[in-house]
Amino acid sequence: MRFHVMTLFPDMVMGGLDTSIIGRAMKQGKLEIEAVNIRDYTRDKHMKVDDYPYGGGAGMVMQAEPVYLCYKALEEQIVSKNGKKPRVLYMTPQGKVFHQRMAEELAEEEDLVFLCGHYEGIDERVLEMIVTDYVSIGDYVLTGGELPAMVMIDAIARLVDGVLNNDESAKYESFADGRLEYPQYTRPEEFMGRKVPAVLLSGNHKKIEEWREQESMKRTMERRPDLLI
Ligand code: 9D3
Repeated sequence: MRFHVMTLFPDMVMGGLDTSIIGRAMKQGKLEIEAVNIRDYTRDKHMKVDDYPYGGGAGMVMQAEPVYLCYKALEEQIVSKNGKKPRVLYMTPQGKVFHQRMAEELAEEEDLVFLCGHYEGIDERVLEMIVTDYVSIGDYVLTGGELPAMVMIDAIARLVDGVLNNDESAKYESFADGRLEYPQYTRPEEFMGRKVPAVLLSGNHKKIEEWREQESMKRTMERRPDLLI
């Protein structure tokens, strides 16, 4: 799977994703992630990519042309490999809220383009021309779309075949079955006077399974009762 991020801060995006599990998958050739600098597509002699909003108001608006030219260059590259135009996800607080189900659906795509805004947003005309999906990661205010794109790429990439190894496998997990996971323990058996629950040392697999099921339910009721509705 290939992720393409259109941004004014490509180093921020690459720096956050080329480590740990996602970095390993990139090195293994299971994922490709590229961050394209929208500023490289300005034709302005001062490299300008934003301007004052028509009608007045605070802040600056990203201009249509650099975003359009950046997208067209990406589109050509993607169509030549894949044969079809990609979905283009615009990261915006005005979008549909990202969810595990959306990650599962997007993981079926071969290419995804993320468009990250900064300042007061992007000229509406280019959004109408290129965007297929408007996506937010939740109801809180950030400074730009880069962190949301990185969050989504992390959530989608781990669902791609071969990205997680057996141990890390996505098969049994919170949200997938609408429940929180049971608590985990490792050595030592006693830490600062706190013992590992005896049932986990008993070797009775049926009892262990029952205990985990019970703890999972208890934890979900305490922390995320909304998941049980
Ligand atoms: C000060 C401008 N705001 C008026 C209320 C609108 C605004 C525009 C852009 C507020 C924040 C941002 C920057 N955020 C994103 O680009 C963003 C975001 C977010 O802030 N929260 C959750 N998901 C996302 S996806 C992109």
